[in-house]
Amino acid sequence: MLDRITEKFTDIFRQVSGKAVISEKNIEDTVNEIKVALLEADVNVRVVRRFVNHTIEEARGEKVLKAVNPGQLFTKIVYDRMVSLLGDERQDLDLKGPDTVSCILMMGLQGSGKTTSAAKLGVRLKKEGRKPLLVAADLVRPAAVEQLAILGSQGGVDVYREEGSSALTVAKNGYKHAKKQLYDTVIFDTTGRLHIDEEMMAEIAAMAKAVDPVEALLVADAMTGQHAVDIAKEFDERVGITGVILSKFDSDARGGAALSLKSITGKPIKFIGTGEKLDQLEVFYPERIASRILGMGDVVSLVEKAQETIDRKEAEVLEKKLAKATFTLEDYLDSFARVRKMGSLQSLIEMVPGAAGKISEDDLDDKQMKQEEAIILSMTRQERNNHRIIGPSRRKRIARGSGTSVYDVNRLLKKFEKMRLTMKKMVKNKKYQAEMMSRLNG
Ligand SMILES: Nc1nc2c(ncn2[C@@H]2O[C@H](COP(=O)(O)OP(=O)(O)O)[C@@H](O)[C@H]2O)c(=O)[nH]1
Ligand SMILES: [Mg+2]
Repeated sequence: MLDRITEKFTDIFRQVSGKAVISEKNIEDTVNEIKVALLEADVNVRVVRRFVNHTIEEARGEKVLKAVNPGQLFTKIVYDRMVSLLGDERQDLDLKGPDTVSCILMMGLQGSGKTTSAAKLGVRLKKEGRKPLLVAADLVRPAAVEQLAILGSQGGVDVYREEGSSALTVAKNGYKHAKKQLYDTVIFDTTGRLHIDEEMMAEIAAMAKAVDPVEALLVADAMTGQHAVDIAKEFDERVGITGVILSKFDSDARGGAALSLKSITGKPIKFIGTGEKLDQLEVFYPERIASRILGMGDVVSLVEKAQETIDRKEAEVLEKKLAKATFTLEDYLDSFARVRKMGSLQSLIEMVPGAAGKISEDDLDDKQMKQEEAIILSMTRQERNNHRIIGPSRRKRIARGSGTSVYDVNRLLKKFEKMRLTMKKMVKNKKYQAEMMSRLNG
């Protein structure tokens, strides 16, 4: 998500951030471009209007026009506004201590990702040391109970199920069960409909009354357009929501509507779903998403994610290698294992400043990764450390050894050469971006 808007903003700020002098006309033109970019991204019209007015108001002051570095100051104003549009601070779940039971109610339309998100949340809370129980209180959608049971067992989270009762009864009994068995968190999966209807609302309202949730989370599909805002408002009026899980953030939806939710409903986005797998639920950090949208790259997230698997020293060595282009096929091979640990390469690449669009998705195909692995494994260590010594006859041997063709081997070598160059540039760019971020935050 957000690819297109990021591209737009990157362009806009490339023009403006380097300017030594900025006129009122520059500001107006830039704000106009921003307005178009936001509207194209499907950000709610009211939100755009507010954003634009505030930005102009702040930027018009003497401050920007007379600043030593007006481009940067202006960028910071827009960045701050974007952070505030997205919700300012990161909002955690508001759970009670482990000696009582905290209930979390999942709500949303059919297919929005409730069941998946319930399971993801369970997995996450378990990792944090809590004792969660999933309650299968969607008895309408065929196989919904089974779906939750499967996800629960995949993620090692217990599931309470009971066929033949009403959803409300299941919810009440699930809650009792949790109390008796000393679970500290209960996550209720509920029924969604294709559209908001009275029956669904009444059922969820009754459930909320019965279990008194500390969190009532609306699961909103990021691909839903402006309608998402109405849905959120209705759920909030009827049941009261405490926050939003934005699912399918990994889709190529424009996403602006979803990002308008906070501004319009006042309810924070707490998590984003970034894939179908159980570990693909991330905390929503407004600052990071804002910097990603503005094309500054999600430097902080990237560093954090990478640190889980590479220690600092290793990273320094890698960065030096990248910068000097002494990165070898051996290192490339190592990186496959790391990428597997970190999740998808695509989501990682998206966080590298300036990388969007430079590395195509074709390069990131898992099947291709396996093929490349096989090719590199068929090389001698010497060849892996200096791929330029691999001549035509060796290429034939390597192709045979790896069950591929000379064409595949050539393609890998060409791609690797190109990648080294791109990475070299990117590392430099990353440093620049990190510096810019620290200046902005400082
Ligand atoms: N790509 C992607 N797919 C998701 C995400 N969350 C849910 N899905 C998929 O969306 C579909 C509907 O999800 P489900 O949890 O059954 O929705 P529910 O009807 O609200 O319970 C399933 O195929 C999920 O795998 C996400 O964050 N990213
Ligand atoms: Mg479901």
